[in-house]
Amino acid sequence: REDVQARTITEDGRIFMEKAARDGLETVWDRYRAQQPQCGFCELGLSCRNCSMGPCRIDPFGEGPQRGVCGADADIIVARNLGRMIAAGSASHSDHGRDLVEVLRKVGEGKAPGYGIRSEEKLRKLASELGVSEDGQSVEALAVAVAEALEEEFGTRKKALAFVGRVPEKRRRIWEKLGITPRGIDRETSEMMHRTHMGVDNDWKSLLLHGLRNALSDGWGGSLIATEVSDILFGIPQPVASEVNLRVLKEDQVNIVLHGHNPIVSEMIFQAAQDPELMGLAEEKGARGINLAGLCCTGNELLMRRGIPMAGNHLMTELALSTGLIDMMLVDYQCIMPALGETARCYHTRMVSTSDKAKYPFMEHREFHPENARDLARDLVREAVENFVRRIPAKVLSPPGAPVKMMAGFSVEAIVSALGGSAGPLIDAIKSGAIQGAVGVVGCNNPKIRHDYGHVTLTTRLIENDVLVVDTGCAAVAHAKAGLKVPEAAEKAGPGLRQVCRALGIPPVLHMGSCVDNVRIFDLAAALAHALGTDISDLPLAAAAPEWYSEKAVSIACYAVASGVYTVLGTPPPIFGSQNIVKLLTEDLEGLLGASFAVEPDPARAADLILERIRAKRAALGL
Ligand code: NFS
Ligand code: SF4
Repeated sequence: REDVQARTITEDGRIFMEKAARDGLETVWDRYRAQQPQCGFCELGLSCRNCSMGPCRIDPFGEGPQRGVCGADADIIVARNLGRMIAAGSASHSDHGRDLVEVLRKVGEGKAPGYGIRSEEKLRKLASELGVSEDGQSVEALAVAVAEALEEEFGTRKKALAFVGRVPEKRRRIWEKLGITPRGIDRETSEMMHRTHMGVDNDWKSLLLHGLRNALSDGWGGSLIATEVSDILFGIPQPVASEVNLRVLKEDQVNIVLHGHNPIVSEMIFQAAQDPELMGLAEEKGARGINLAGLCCTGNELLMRRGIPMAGNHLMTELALSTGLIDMMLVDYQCIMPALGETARCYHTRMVSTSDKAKYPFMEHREFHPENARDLARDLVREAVENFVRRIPAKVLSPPGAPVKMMAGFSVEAIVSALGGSAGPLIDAIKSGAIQGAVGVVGCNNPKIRHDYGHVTLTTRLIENDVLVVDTGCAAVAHAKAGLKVPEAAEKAGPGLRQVCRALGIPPVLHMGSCVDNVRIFDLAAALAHALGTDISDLPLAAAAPEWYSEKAVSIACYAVASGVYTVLGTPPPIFGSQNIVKLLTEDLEGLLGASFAVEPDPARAADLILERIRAKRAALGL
């Protein structure tokens, strides 16, 4: 019992951790415990297996070897390892973006039945940014032309990515001076893999600079494309009411859970679930309807655009299965624990993988392509409905109580329209001090940190101090579960922020989407900087990832800092084996980029660091 309390702050988490234990399941927390003690060399970033003369490790106490077989020292090994984490994270976001570009092209070519252009406005905006002529083009032809221009962003033709044009002038100069302006998206990742091969880049400083460039190719490239093309295909999010936690699963309905990241599959399932014939079939089977719920970021995508409720965040994915209520779980890619398939075997749940590049043990593989997506989605929803009658009553536990209410859908466009058409009122509120600053609290869960504790503690402190919080990803779900995403949560904010939220009818913690949607936060920051004629690093802003676990989060943190935003990490990254690198990232970057990293596992102390930063930035602006 005590153990369960120490693992999560959420009630549904505790209830279903106990249920999972009764059902004999192994969870992420059990496996984490079984891994103790974890490797100290790896924790410090001091182990290398980049070649077959190794593996090698550096003794952090200075007694054992200080160089690998090739001669690499601690600085080189830590920098190479960090570089490869960034490359993997950037590649993940960018490959997700590429999949959307493929759908956009197929829509234009008339080869993607069921998909369409939901936001012509955004398609035209992108066309003009990319220098694609709109003259006399049909929407379909324009979609193909924009898709082609975006495909080129992935390649090597350009000196700089097109979307660098969104970045304030001063920031672009900084990147040019440091030589970190991102070029082709794939090029930066590929070059990172090259540089970290044995015997290539052995200057830890130049490796880290390329790491920043690689991360920028994600933030102002791959992730940005993922978000913008999702808006074109599925619509720009607008404020929407919904609900969160395991109680969104309904005992009397067919429950289909969507887990993963890319809205390409989940949007088709959403459409199929509206089909009157399939709804009729559900009734025939004795269900009161077809209930969709999300997990992780594909859930966030559906929540933002369709108001689909969220069952939970990263550490809740196994526990969701232990309700015994999920008739089908569909996954695409990223953050889907390979343990899930086996866990589901304890219940009647059908587990279905959908992407040609992501297969899992004990899951059925039903591959989605733009051409077959509409029909396959219908088949799968039908099969989920048919599976409803196979629930195992002895293994079902309906979560007691009601879900928590929340609001989502705060795209930049939605925020600007809530403000009455421009960012002016937000700038005025920051100038007057009603809002002291804004912070993006983002990222994952990690069993090293009490589930949701980092997010909720930090964010509560920030809003109490009149700091507006914007969030994405699993952090956003944590905040929603804690009740911070309803307009009434303004009561928990300081007096200035409370008044602003009441006047606008918005919560003090604004849901901006999935993790690729972190680019929305930077779009907003760039717009504020433009409006004030300054650089992003001059604004009273910060970012935090209190419970991050993934390589994608490393890439996000690096493009945040390179974009001029001070970033506090809760989980320590594997860099502490090199004092040089720790000093560069936490101190010296400040002079180069106007922003740096901090590492602070205690979220209350992280809040203090951020508040101090915001005060200093306000003072420098004369506020
Ligand atoms: Ni982001 Fe989303 Fe969650 Fe972390 Fe994973 S789901 S893309 S990586 S764990 S926030
Ligand atoms: Fe060892 Fe160098 Fe090979 Fe790494 S690259 S495994 S440090 S020999």
